[in-house]
Formats: sequence, C-alpha cells, structure tokens
Amino acid sequence: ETKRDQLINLLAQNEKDFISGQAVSGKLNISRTAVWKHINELKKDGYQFEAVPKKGYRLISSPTSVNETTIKWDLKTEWLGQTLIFKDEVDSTQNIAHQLAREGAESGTVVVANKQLKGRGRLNRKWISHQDDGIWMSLILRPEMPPYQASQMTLFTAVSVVDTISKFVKLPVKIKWPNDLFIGNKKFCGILTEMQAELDHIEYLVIGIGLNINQKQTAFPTEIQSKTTSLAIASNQHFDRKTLIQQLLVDYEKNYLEFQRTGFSYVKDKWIENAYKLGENVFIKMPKKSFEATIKGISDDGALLVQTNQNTIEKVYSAEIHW
Ligand code: BTX
Repeated sequence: ETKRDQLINLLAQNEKDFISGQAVSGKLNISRTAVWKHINELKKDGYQFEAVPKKGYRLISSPTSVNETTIKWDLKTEWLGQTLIFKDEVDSTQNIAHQLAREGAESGTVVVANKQLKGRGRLNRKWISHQDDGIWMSLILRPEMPPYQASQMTLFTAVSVVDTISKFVKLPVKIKWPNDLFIGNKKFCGILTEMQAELDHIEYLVIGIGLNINQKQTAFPTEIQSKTTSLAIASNQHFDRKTLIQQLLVDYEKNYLEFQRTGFSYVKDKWIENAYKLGENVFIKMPKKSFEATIKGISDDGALLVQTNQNTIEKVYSAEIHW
C-alpha cells in the first residue's frame, strides 16, 4: 500500500471530520510537506477540502469522475477491487486482465477503463464501448472449481449485476441466457467469461462486464439501435458510474461468498426470478441443429432447460437464443 493509498483510507475513515496535518503525518510516517503535496494531488482529482488552521483538513466532497483514486475511495470490499487498475483508454479490459493474470495477479484484481477501442463480446463480436458513458470492466478470479463449472460464473455474474442495478433504479431487468441483460426487448449489458485452465483446474477466469449506463440512443450504431438501451434511456435518469462500480464490487464480493457457501442453487433461484422469456417460445440455434422450444429454467449445472415441440426436456449448454 502506497502512502497515497494510506492517506486515502485515513481520510475516508474520517470523512466529514477535521483531521490535522500533524495527525496524518504521524500516522503515515511522512513529513507535513508530503501530506500537503498529497492533499493537493487529491484536489486535482476533484476532491474538495476545507482547510482550517490548527484543525486541519475536512473533506467536503468526493468527485464523481471515475479513476483509480475515486473508485478505491472508501471501497467497502475485503478483496475484490482492492487491487484496481484504471485506464482512460484501452483496446479491451479483457486483454489487460489476461496479461496481468498471466503475470500472477491475485484473485480479485479488477481492470476498469473509461473507453475501449476494441471491446469484444463472444465469438469475437464487437462490443460498442468507445465512449466514457458505460461501465467497462474485467475481474480476475481464481476460483476453486473444475473448468466445466466455469460457465456458472457467467450466470452468477448476471444475477449479481441485476442485484446491484435494482438498488439504483426500479426497472424490470431480465437475464437472457447465458450472458445478456435486457430491459424490455433491449440489451444493455453483456458478460464475457474467459478462462485459462488445465484439464482439472481453473488457473484463472477473466470476467468482463459491459454495462450501458448514460448513453443516449444515438450513441449506438444504427444497426443495433433498435435492440439496444442504457440505464439512462430506460429510466430518464443520469447515473454516477463511480458509485455504481463500487456497489457492483461490494455486491459481487458478498454474493460470491454466498455462492461458494451454498453452491449453485443460490444462483439458480435468483436467475429464475429474473429469467427472460421464461415459459415462452424461442429458437435455439446450435452449430449443428436449430429448433423451436420453450424456456423452462436452468439445471443444477447451469445448462438452459428447454421443452421441445416433441415434449422432451433438453439441456442446452451452448447456443444462441432467438425469437
Ligand atoms: P455478445 O457476443 O453476447 O454480444 C455482442 C453483440 O451485442 C454485438 O454483436 C452487438 O450486436 C451487440 N452489442 C455491441 N455492443 C453493444 C452495447 N454496447 N450494448 C448492447 N449491445 C451491444 C456480450 O457479448 C459480452 C460483452 C462483454 C463486454 C465487456 S466490456 C468489458 C470487457 N472488455 C471487453 O472487451 N469485453 C468485456
């Protein structure tokens, strides 16, 4: 932990109280001049302080801008996001996360970017994310689970993101199996789980979350405009991305513990509550066959359960769903 991080933690603990330069200097074991320099840097990041002789500094407001300092400020997680890499512009946060994971980054490391020039979805599809109006982030996790269960993490992530969004806005958010979130008939979030594994164990997962937050409809290319939305479009509100990111990390960590304790049934129940097109007829498109079926739920291992026109129940592990 750098002195700057320590100062941030100290100020966050004393938020709204005065803390003297003397006290900071003593606690962090740095000179008064160094304290003053750090405070000035925080001001440049948008923090506002009241400074009163003899009393010290009091934080008046934290900035809403998104950067490493503001996200980590008072972030109430134990491990998720405590190592956080923030970049203004990247090709893809997935790529950065993979590189960090290969170099040994610990589980819980998070990469966030304002803009992605080559954001990607599954099968190398494009994910539109070149502006700083959404949340583009990748989580590095090293779960103790066999590789065949990794797809459960996509469903888990979907459920956890729904949990967070519901704390900010009352919108009917639905999960489309396996990896998209919808409002109405429009997609506003995609999840991309990538994995490095041996036959019997996962080395690491990189879980990408792309969330449209403050975009206007015209922010999306015409080809996908009618199929796409953002929280702002759907609710007519503007959202503070920093607060959303922090809450996402807090909820994710909490839910992850619960998931590890109680297993997939935890995810399954929450998933079914929010399932998109449950009980409705859809097209299941797989590499070798396509068929019409009704969505029934998910199985204990995360497969989609569908009822075919021949009234058989099938487990679908990998497919595209259309309607
Ligand atoms: P997906 O393959 O299910 O969805 C990709 C498809 O979604 C595209 O082909 C396009 O039709 C549509 N689409 C593209 N951009 C958007 C958008 N902004 N909003 C709604 N629909 C869109 C979904 O893949 C997984 C996406 C994960 C994105 C995150 S962002 C952080 C991380 N970094 C990165 O490069 N990817 C992940």
